[in-house]
Amino acid sequence: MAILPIRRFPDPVLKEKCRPVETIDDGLRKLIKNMADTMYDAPGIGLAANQVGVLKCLIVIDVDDELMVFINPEITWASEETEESEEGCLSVGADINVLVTRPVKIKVKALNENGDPIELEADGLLARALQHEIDHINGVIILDRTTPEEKRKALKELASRRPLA
Ligand code: K1U
Ligand code: ZN
Repeated sequence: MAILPIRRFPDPVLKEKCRPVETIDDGLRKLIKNMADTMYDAPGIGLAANQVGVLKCLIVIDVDDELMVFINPEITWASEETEESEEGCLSVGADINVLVTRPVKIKVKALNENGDPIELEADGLLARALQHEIDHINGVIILDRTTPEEKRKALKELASRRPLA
């Protein structure tokens, strides 16, 4: 079991766009295992590769006691209906929650850890977690998605926690 250090805001790696995975081999499967260990240890319901400093389009999610792996995930459809809900982020501070508005339902295509194509329609927490993690691999975090007022409050809280140099 390997717990990887989780990069925290304002680490520039969180603003980077990840690159598509081209080869699914034992090295990638080891990274997937380490990301899953890291997500469960945090604890969290998802993790994107750039949160552990790896610029690959790879995410892991577990919202319902089942590990889900998505390689090169893409949202192919999103509902017009949206919903506002609070989200935390392991790269911001899991106890800092901000309101984020997202489509309620989405369709996603990706590859699984064996390289097989997968497609699914998601709603509820899975849809939200998928959008949160796909945002990460596109260099977007919840502070980019929330209202200016929510962002200001979150940044103030973070600044109050940071040790002075
Ligand atoms: O990517 C991350 O930063 C992980 C993040 C994912 C996420 C949170 C909220 C909505 C959508 C996606 C987290 O897992 S933060 C921690 C969290 O939400 C949680 C932790 C333990 C139990 C239940 C939830
Ligand atoms: Zn996050």
